[in-house]
Amino acid sequence: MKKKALIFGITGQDGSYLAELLLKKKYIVHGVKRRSSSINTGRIDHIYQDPHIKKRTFLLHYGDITDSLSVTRLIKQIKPNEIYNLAAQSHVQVSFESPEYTANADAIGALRILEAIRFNNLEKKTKFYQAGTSELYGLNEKIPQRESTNFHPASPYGVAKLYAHWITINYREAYKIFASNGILFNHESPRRGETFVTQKIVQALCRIKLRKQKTLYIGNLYAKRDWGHAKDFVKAMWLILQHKKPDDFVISTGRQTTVKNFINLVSKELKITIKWKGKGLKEKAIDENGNIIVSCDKSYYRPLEVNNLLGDSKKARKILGWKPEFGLKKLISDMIKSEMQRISS
Ligand code: NAP
Ligand code: G4F
Repeated sequence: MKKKALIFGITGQDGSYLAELLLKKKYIVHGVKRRSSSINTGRIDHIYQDPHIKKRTFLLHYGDITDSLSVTRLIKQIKPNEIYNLAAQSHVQVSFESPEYTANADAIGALRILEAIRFNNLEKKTKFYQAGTSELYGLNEKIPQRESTNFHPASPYGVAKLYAHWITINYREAYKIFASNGILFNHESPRRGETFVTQKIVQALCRIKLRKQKTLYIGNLYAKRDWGHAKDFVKAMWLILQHKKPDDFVISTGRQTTVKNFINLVSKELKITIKWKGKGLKEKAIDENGNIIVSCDKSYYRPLEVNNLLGDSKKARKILGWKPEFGLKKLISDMIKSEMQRISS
């Protein structure tokens, strides 16, 4: 019998890569998409169009993580072996603007799924994966951050994910559900949303290279992130649910880069020569002809910044045998290649 997986957040970056991975592993994949006024299936349309994927192995359903009835009904109908909760309002800055919605989707969303597993008597059948985040560490700058590091979230997003983290552990301990958290550090790809900093930098610098844009406007240049490739990270999600017991794992590359250095690396790859001048909000990158290529804009600064994220994924490497295959250079060249193709088509 084929295993059935249910992915909340299938239309997102990670949902799309995870669906591909599970289909390769011969799962029947069910995905939940939200109704939206414009098409939101751009990242998964190619799966539908793939003639090698049989129709009844990839199924989409309308639903919403803020709607208990749809969550409960879908879990009752499908009775999945594995549920991956990737659905979230996932933008940290936006969470300051929409804190209540973020709490509803990102915190209570996890509770709705766990409660639906219990309500439908699926505690022994259905395993649950919660998409946790390095944003849980927030203002705790003691690096590297590992499973035992104290949490100190620094945004409504981080606080909502903290609830989701603990409710997952609570349902594991109280009801013996196989419920696990992945504490994933930043991961990117050509499918990354356009408003996250790596994709924003890649898209702007590609357009600048092709003379379609003049300047990239950016926020804090000095935040440090541990950036990996989403393709590597969805493998970890699957491994976490294949482990013999439910547990929580940090997933990270163990390498740290500043936003400024990410800009330098992308510029180098695109052969755009830049020199940095000035300080604070006046800091700018200028090209050989004196054009301003990068300029700081206060509106991209957050009310509170997470400055220093660097993960230690020793536990996952040892217990799950997980390790990342993509380095930062390969990630950047993949993102540039894909963006250049997108612009030219
Ligand atoms: P993403 O691209 O923003 O995808 C989020 C997904 O959630 C989308 O499919 C989105 O649907 C869906 N969604 C949002 N609100 C929903 C709702 N109310 N009901 C149902 N679905 C909803 O995020 P991602 O980068 O793939 O990340 C996946 C998960 O991992 C998220 O929970 C994120 O918080 C977490 N995470 C991400 C990272 C990272 O670096 N990428 C690191 C740690 C944790 P639409 O397409 O309709 O918007
Ligand atoms: O790309 P970002 O928006 O990602 P952030 O805030 O680290 O959150 C992402 O990773 C988390 C895991 O740690 C996930 F949980 C979360 O869902 C999301 O996927 O920003 C990265 C850094 C920040 O320090 C931000 O202040 O880049 C800085 N930054 C500087 N200028 C900018 C910009 N971020 C954005 N989005 N846009 C800017 O113009």
